[in-house]
Amino acid sequence: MSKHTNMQRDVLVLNLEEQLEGIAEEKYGKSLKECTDRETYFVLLDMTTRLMNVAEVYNGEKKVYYISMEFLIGKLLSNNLINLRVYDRVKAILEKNGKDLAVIEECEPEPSLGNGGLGRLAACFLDSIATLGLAGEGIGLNYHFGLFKQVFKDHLQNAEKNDWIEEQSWLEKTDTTFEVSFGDKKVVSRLYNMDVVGYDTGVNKLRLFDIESIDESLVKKGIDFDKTKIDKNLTLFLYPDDSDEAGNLLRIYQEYFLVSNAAQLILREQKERQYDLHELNNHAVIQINDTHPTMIIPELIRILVEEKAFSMDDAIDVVSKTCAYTNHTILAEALETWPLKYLEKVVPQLVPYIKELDKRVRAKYKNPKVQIIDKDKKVHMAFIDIHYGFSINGVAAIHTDILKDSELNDFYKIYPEKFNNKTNGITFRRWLLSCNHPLADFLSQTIGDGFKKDANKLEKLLDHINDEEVLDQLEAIKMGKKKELVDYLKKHENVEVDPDSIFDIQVKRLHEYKRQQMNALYIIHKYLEIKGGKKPSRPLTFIFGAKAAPAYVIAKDIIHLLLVLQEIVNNDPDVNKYMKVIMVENYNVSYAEKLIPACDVSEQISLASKEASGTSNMKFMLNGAVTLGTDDGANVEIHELVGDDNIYIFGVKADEVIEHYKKADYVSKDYYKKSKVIKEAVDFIVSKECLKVGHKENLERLYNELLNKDWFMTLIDLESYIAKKDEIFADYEKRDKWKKMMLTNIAKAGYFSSDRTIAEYNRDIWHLN
Ligand code: GFP
Repeated sequence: MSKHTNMQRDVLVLNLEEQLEGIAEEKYGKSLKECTDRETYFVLLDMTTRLMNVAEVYNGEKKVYYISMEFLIGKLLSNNLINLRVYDRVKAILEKNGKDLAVIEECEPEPSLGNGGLGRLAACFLDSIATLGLAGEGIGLNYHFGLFKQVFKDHLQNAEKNDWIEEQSWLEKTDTTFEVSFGDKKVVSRLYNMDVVGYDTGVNKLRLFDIESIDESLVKKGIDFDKTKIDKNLTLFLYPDDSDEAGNLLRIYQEYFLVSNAAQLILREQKERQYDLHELNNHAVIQINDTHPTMIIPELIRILVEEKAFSMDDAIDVVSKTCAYTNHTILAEALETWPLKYLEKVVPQLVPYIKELDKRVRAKYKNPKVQIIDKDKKVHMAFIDIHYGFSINGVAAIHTDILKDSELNDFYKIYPEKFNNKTNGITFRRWLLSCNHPLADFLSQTIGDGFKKDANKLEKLLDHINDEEVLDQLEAIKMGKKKELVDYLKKHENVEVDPDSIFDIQVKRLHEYKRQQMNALYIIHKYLEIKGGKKPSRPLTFIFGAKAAPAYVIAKDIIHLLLVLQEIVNNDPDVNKYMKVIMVENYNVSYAEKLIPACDVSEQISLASKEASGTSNMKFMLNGAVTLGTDDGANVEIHELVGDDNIYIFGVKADEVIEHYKKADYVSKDYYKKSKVIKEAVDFIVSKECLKVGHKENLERLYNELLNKDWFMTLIDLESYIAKKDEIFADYEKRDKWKKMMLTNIAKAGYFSSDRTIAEYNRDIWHLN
């Protein structure tokens, strides 16, 4: 699409009101005032699209392609208006017409293109790439029904399709189609674009590929569908159930579909710009987000050899100089290994190349632990990235150290120069300017606007650490956000919450290593304490938001326990004055934007060594919550920045955990037997009270898991967790101390801007102008 000049943008911005009226008239034959909220949303969507169409498009000599299975972008209206610097004007125009922008925003469906932190990181990165004025694109898939919509029935998680795509949306259908071959099976793809506008800068694109022959009617009930009908199902869901062979194959089909399209798009662009493919690495850098897009490496090599007359050596050489890999986890389940026979079924054309890559590794290194195809004929996707990419990065300092020293140590010894750390970040446009207007405005008044472009300027807030007025304002802003959340929870979850209670929040993917179950055990402990007559000095509100992968049985049992506890606690007149439990339904980005600004205590309680970074920890601190966490992921860096006095750290350290795994000497029952408190809490899961509300099967399974396995060591930290949590709740009463902690956390959050992270990616890995 041709782009115009800045002048055109200025004209549009100057005449915003006329433009909006014009669009309303054109679309609906009405004035803006007469439009319904939904119509107003579409008017704004049109207006915003027009503005983005006249923004500068980045076209550097070299471009980064961020390939990812997930882009958890969230709603776009508000964020785009902020980045285009017209939010306040639009808000005022709407107000003049009797409309509330916050209400209009509710009309926008949230795109369902991601799962958790990995996908949200990709979205923050796109924002920062555009904001820093770098030429970069995201490449992903356009899932029609997204991950899934979470619905609670009978205290259980049910999954339904999440059909978020509307007739008119931010998606722009393009004329670009490619053919993708799986052996002799062929499908046709279509490219959809979404504009990604930087803060006060230009526009990049998120490229989302879809399959032309998609058939939504394949999904009848829930999220079940025929997994073998590839030509119809390929882009229905993100992460369809892969607990059987058909599910595994479908995952590989999706991954190859993604990379085949990406490769064709990238090579087409090189051709259009008349670049020599022997210099691909001078014009393109491909960032592989976790192992899902790994097949881009053999795929590019295959195309160069088969279609561009490259020698194998030359193809491997240039592709290896173009591809970089980010590792987001040390969990074995996420380090994909595909049986060679599955790859032979889905992408037989790639197999000779994967074997060739493996052969070269074998010729050089005798260590079986670094070979791509292992003795069981499984292909280790991460190993392809490491041997044939030029950079491997972890996502927080401790995580990268663990990769170097243990998980990937055999590789680190071979390629020390490839390993580097890029501590994650978050975009402050969404996680401060957009989700917390009162705080952003207050910061502007107090320390000036500079922090909006340079997040480190937030440090200026420290000058006000003894300024009572500032501290009181921060407290008042927090209270305002808590009250908003109280209203929202009343409306959406039908739970009454006291805004004066302490809001303790844990929101993230449900996973045993993130230890929502440990938080549940604390809640049980508190419940029993209150029943026994020991009342907390201030009411406590425990809030959870999490989806469990539909095939992850224990994760769903943990959700069940939380919902059962919600029912018991909130309905017990002896207790509900002192505490409440809320598991919000269908937690997503939009929900996070409401929860995070209202939080007092940020739960970051993963088993040390297991959370690569975490990013909600950063969002919470930026919004003035205090972290209760283990020495894990980015918590370690938060701890360093805010100092011991402004964070609550507990639990065993990463090296100790790693030792336990090595020696296989952790026995959860020992902890259970030794501690009355632990025993009481764990036993409650299968108590009369719980069994009356919940399901025996789920509760007993979870109970047995904790007692007999507890792979992520819940019980090892439970006592120190309880002690720390009681300490943090007591400190909440020392209001002066607490307000200073809030202020310090906000002031020190600047380091976690994704602008800093992306600047580092660019400086060390991408080298774009
Ligand atoms: C994963 C890791 C997190 C990390 C993000 C982004 O997120 O520790 O912060 O990737 O790097 F586990 P989840 O998908 O698990 O939320």
